[in-house]
Amino acid sequence: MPDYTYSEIRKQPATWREVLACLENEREKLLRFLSSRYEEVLFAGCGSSYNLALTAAHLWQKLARERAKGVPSSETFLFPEGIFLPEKEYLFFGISRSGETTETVKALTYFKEHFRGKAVGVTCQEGSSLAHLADYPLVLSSAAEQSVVMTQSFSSMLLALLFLAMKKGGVSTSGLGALPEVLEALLSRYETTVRDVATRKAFVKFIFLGSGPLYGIAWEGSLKLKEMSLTPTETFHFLEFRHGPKSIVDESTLLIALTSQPAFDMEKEVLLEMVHLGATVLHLGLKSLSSPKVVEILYDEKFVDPLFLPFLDVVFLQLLGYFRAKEKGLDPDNPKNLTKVVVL
Ligand code: F1P
Repeated sequence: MPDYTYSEIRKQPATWREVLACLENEREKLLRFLSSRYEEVLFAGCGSSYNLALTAAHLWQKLARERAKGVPSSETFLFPEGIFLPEKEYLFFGISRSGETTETVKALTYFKEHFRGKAVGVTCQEGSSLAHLADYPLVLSSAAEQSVVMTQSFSSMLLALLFLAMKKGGVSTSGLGALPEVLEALLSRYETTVRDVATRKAFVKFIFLGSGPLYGIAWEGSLKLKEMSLTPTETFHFLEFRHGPKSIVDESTLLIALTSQPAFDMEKEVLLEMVHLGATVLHLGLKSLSSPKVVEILYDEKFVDPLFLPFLDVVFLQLLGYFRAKEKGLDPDNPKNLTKVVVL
């Protein structure tokens, strides 16, 4: 009997279809709310939801062409001087699957008490504290999950924020409808590839590399592997890895590399240099590295818009964490030391 974590990872195509349908139904109301005046956009969350905030901020600035930043919820009330300017008007997105994480609820409360602007609560939990506090509760109930680690909730809340960023920027969202079937085809083709890599015992060091919109996804993949399989991990922007951290690369190193379209050539150079130092690479991207020590999950550019990469990559990274946990005889449904919500 597969764990519910596995079934929730695998049902993301269907969940994404439901989420896209809900967003289309709510589109007018959402865009009316987002038409209110503001000068900067802030995304705040904890753990996976912070990784989501990092990714959403990059996509928002790129697509809506408004200044956007992703921060840990705790920073907004512990060090507000590094986050807010009192004279600015903000659009604040509080992101929380449960809608009950203490720091994110506190972040939204503190923002509304001390600074100017409107707050959106992005959650999967109807009636949660975050939903009640927000000026606009964006509730994705279809993405609620049993798994302690965030899987479909992460990708679905990110999909909602991508949808809004595209709408704000006047970018057509019609192509998003193809994303679920693209993932379904890729899962059929590459799930065994991920499982094979996850079960190789030779790897001791796991390093995630991602840049631009894929930096937050690299962090999320790193967190999934750590949470489910109790594996120490590290995460870097691609070219940052050369500036010191590469010193630890050897035959026991697995680099999980999320290449992009605009920076592929420079990202490829980093990876081939690390292969030369002894690393093995699990590469997810649009173009092949064509190297024997690189295991590849390749997306077909004919069907895969680069905006799909964060969503496709994160699902395979969820599976990497899941399969390595199972290989180690661990229970991904009950990860060690973790609870589904962190309430202080
Ligand atoms: C987020 C979170 C996850 C973490 C674990 C506990 O909660 O901290 O990031 O992986 O599952 O919950 P939420 O604020 O999104 O509900």
